[in-house]
Amino acid sequence: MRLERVVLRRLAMPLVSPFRTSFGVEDTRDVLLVQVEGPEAVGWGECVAMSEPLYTPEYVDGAHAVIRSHLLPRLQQRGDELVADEVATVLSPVKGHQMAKAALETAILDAELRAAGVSMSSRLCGVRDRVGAGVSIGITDTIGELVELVSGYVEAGYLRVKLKVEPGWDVEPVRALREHFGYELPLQVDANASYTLADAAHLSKLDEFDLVMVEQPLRDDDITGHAALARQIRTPICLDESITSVAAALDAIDRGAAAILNVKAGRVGGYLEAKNLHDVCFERGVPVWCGGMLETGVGRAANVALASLPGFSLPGDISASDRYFRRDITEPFTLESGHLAVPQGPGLGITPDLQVIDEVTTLKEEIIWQAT
Ligand code: NPQ
Ligand code: MG
Repeated sequence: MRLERVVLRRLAMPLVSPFRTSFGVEDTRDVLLVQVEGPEAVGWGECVAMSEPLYTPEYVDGAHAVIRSHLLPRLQQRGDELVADEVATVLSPVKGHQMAKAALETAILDAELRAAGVSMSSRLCGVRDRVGAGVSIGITDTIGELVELVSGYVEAGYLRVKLKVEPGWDVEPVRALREHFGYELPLQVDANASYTLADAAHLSKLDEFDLVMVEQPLRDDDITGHAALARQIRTPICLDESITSVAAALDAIDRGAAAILNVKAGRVGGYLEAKNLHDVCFERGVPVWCGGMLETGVGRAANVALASLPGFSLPGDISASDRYFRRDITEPFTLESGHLAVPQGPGLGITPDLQVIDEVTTLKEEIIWQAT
């Protein structure tokens, strides 16, 4: 794939409502968008890092800097022979920075697939033309507000609801949702690592509510703790933040720390590695679902393609564009009977709207590709 230019853009995308989790509240999505251009095609990738390093060590200024100063120079050394399949290998001497690496690999893969006329879903061996949509609900001030919010999403047709929890906001909101919506609604919670093993008895109070899973109750690095917790509660444990690689996933599965995995390409360094993660889980019969990071249409298109793989047996944090943004930077993803359609066009199969992008761009950096 010959490349001539890379454009790094920072966008400020206002969220339709603030999103609160155990680690903070966000009202604007600070997006780093990667555009690669060659004579045959243009490709797009979205970096999912947040503005502050509160969720993962990565954050958007850091991702921007590492792409500019460490990742792009290594790729340019490969000259014109660069292919998406070897991006991860070329970048592997740089430790960590999975979200930055994922954004860059996705842009190159998108350009390559657009030039070849192949969709991302078929490149990843997807088998579905639509994927089940779930919704993630931030922490609200009151239970009344929560019930009202969930009612709207249930009426819209979302197939499952995920509730953000933290110590002090767990059993009572879950009880309220069960009382209001019954036990038919697939319901799960995400703690974003806000509990300790000392909370095991408290977390076991969630058992009676028949949750599909509890996601990341303990610290990212505490696989032993999650295995111990799994022996003390009946609700299946799903890991998110802990799963930074295929090796970490196999470790967590083999040690009984995770019955289900949340797969996020940004967390494991790209969609090709996310496919590998899917494949090992599928082989072992471990259910997976596609996580979300409040992506624009660019990242959402890639997530929908990933979720079309056969092992994604549970609805993901893949919502319609209007769950997060009043106006998306691509054609919006919409809910149809609780599902999103998998783009069938070449590459990501969406068309970024440069006019809309310009309106939300806060910083634009153009880099001439110098194959060295
Ligand atoms: C999770 N996502 O599964 C994440 C965490 C998360 C959809 O619940 C701004 C940008 C705010 C990314 C809040 C969902 C965010 C964010 C939460 C990601 O753990
Ligand atoms: Mg999570």
